[in-house]
This record gives sequence, structure tokens and C-alpha cells, in this order.
Amino acid sequence: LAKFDWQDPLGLNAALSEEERMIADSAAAYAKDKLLPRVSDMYLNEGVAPEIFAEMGEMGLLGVTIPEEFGGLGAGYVSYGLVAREVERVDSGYRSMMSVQSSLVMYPIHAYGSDEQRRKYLPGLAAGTLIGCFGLTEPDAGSDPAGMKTVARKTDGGYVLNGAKMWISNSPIADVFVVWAKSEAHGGKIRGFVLEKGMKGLSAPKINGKLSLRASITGEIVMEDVEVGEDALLPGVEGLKGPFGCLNRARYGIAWGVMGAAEDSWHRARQYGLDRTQFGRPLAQTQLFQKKLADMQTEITLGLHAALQVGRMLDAGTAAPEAISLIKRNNCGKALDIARNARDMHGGNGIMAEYHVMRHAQNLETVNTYEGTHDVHALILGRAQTGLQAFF
Ligand code: TGC
Ligand code: FAD
Repeated sequence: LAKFDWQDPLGLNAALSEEERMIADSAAAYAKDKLLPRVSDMYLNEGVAPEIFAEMGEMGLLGVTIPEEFGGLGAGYVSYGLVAREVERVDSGYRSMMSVQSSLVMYPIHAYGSDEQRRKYLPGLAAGTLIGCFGLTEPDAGSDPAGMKTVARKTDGGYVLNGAKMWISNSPIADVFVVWAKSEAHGGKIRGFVLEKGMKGLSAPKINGKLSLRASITGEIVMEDVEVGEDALLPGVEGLKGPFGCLNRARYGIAWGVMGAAEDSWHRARQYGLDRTQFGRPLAQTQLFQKKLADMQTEITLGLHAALQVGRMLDAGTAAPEAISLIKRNNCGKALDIARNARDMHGGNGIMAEYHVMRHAQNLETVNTYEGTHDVHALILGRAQTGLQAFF
């Protein structure tokens, strides 16, 4: 009989290449040695540690899919997903910092930018000496980014931008701002602009009081007559497919990442059940406990294999955005459920920072909402199978 590996029931590890395993191992070692020891303190105190970007850069965790000539790793999307899984095993906020930098800042500059923009920004972003953020959402335009009000007006030598972005990961500590605006010179179409910290009229106040993703700083982006040259425009894309092209990559990474948070919750619940005795036996020796563990194991295994399949499709150029919606939605919803159950299985201890599970559950509330809410991805999938638009 073949031996059953309870942690990897369907042989995910064996389906990876040598290079993918090495990248995952080095991300796992960094996350365990450098991120885990500081996460509780950072979470409880809403700590800000910009140096994490430089650490990640040194480990090659930023811009995994960006070619080496621009400082990236030149690896595939499966490797990128594996990095997200290992970082989010510690905290969704740390994965957020990494995925915004890689998928939402480096990707658009590489895919839509001029050669000059690539050379100017990508090496610093890959090294983590520059920090990036991505401004799409606005106070009145979240699920419906087409309703954005930020506008770019043409001037002699460039553009002047006005508007406000809301809920922007990394913005208060960012050096590079990829923002999306309706450009009057392009018939009101959405265009991307690269702004830099210190520009007159540009500010990024922190959003205080978050009960979720507290280890990742979030802010606004306020633009009051921000003047930029023609060289700030991303020349290679027009319309909503610009930001959505970035979101496809980030949503895919999230589908792996949340499985990391779910695995950590599952493993902690299992260990707690083995260690804790009630009614004269370990909690793990009760039927209800074992059923919950079996459900966690099943959903995580299926979610990881689905993410691997979409990663292979992305590398082959055959992944449709709807396939990414399917795994983003499913894996976030399942991970949230698993983390909430793991919290319950820890009893009173489950509410304490040192047991980690409630932090995962709180974080996953955000991850289930950002990059397209659980229900918005249902509507994307509903539209794809009925041909009927149900958003409005
Ligand atoms: P729709 O009519 O469907 O499409 C407009 C144009 O966009 C194209 N498109 C896509 N292109 C590439 N990839 C995709 N996934 C695409 N989805 C749509 C489409 O082909 C069309 O192109 P064209 O050339 O014909 O104009 O647009 P809609 O306005 O009806 O969109 C509806 C909806 C709900 C699907 C969409 O707006 C949506 O996905 N909303 C969710 C918004 C969202 O995800 N926001 C994320 C903000 S960023 C963020 O949360 C970062 S958190 C990061 C972190 O900290 O980790
Ligand atoms: P809304 O769109 O107002 O949705 C509220 C509720 O209504 C949801 O349950 C939604 O599913 C539902 N709903 C909406 N439309 C429909 C419909 N047609 N039918 C049925 N139900 C519907 N954005 C960025 O641009 N960059 C970032 O870096 C970034 N980071 C973030 C970090 C954090 C911590 C958070 C919380 C958010 C971040 N976001 C970022 C924003 C995020 O993408 C949005 O919060 C998300 O897209 C939802 O938009 P909203 O909050 O305006 O909610």
C-alpha cells in the first residue's frame, strides 16, 4: 500500500519542479525565521516595518515572475504562488505587502511601461529599496471601479491629476504610486500613471483603527493638482483591462496565499487537539474534532491543487480570468471558514495572539473582501455561465 502523507494527501510537493521547491523552501525559511518572531507584536501594535521590503528583496521574493534583467527572479507563476503561500502562512498582511509590490506595481510597470520606466523603477522595487502601492479603489468606487472620479487633465508637458483613492495597501510608506485615472485626453478612458513620493499635491494619510490586516499599513492617496510629465503615463494599456490585468496576477497569488494561512490554522488546531485533554482524553480523540480536521485537510488539499493547476495554466498562457475568480473566491471563503473553526477548536486560548488562529481569521475577513469580494467573483462566474450581467 502507498503511504499516506496527512499533510500532503495528493502529492503537491511531488508535482513541483526542483526550482519551485527551492524557491518555496527559501521563502518558508525566511518567513519562519524573520517574519514569525515579530508578527504578534506588529499585529497588536499596528507596527510598520518598511525594512521587510528590503529583506524580501534580498531573498528574491519580490517580482518573482519579472525577468532577471530588471532585478526579478524570472521564475514562473507556480513559484510566485508558492512564495505567497509561505509568507501568508505567517500573516496575510505580509503577503499583501509582497503581492502589491510584485503583481500590482512591478507587473504593470513591466507589462505596460516604457523601457525607461522599467529601468527607472523595477530594480529598486525588486530590491525592496523602493516601496510601491496601487491605487484603484475610491471612497465611492470599490466593487465598481468604472465609477472612479479621479481625473487626469492634459497640460502642455503632461497631466494634472485630481482625486482620492481609498484603502490602499502600503500607501503611507510608498515611494512609487501606480494610480488609475480617467484621462480627458484619451476620451475619458482609464489610464495608469506612475507618481512619486514628494510630488507637490500628493499625500497618503494612514487609515487608523483597522481590526484586520494590522501588520500591513493601509492608507489613502490624495491628489490635489498633482502635475506630472508625459513620462508618468503608462503607455501600453488603456481601459479597465489595465488594472484588471494586474488584479488577475494578484488574485491568483491570493488563492495560494490564503491556503498558507489555512494550513497554519489547521496544523495549530490539530496540535492543540493532541495536547489538550478534556473529559479524560485528548480533544483530538473526539469525533467532532476529527471531522473538523478532516474537513480542513480536504478543503486545503483541493484548494492547493486547484491553485497549482491555474498556475500551470498561467505559465502556459491559458488561464482565463474567470478561472482565477473561481480559485480566489473558493480559497478565500474556505480559508476564512477554516481559520474561524480553528479559533473555536482552541477554546478560550483561541482568542489570544500567541495562538495565532484568531489573527488569521481576522486577516482573512479582509482578504475575502479585497481584490473583488466573494460575491463579486460569484457574479463574474455567474455571468460566464449564463451570459447575463447581474452587476447592475
Ligand atoms: P467589464 O465590462 O466586465 O470589463 C471592462 C473591461 O475590462 C476587461 N476585463 C478584464 N481584463 C483582464 N482581466 C480581467 N479580469 C478583466 N475583467 C474585465 C474587459 O474585457 C473589458 O475590456 P474592454 O477592452 O472590452 O473595455 O467591467 P465591469 O465594469 O462590468 O466590471 C465588473 C466587475 C465587477 C467584474 C469588476 O469591476 C470587478 O472585478 N470588480 C472588483 C474590483 C476589484 O477587484 N478591486 C480590487 C482593487 S485592488 C485591491 O483590492 C488590492 S488589495 C491588495 C493587497 O493588499 O494584497
Ligand atoms: P463595496 O463595493 O461597497 O461592497 C460592499 C458589499 O456589497 C460587499 O459585500 C459586496 O460584495 C456587495 N456588492 C457590491 N456590488 C454588488 C452587486 N452588484 N451585487 C451584489 N452585491 C454587491 N484597493 C486598491 O485599489 N488598492 C489596494 O492596495 C487595496 N488594499 C486594500 C487593503 C485593505 C485592508 C482593504 C480592506 C481593502 C483594500 N482595497 C484596495 C480595496 C478593496 O479592493 C475594496 O474594499 C473591495 O474591492 C470592495 O470594495 P468596497 O469596500 O467599496 O465595497
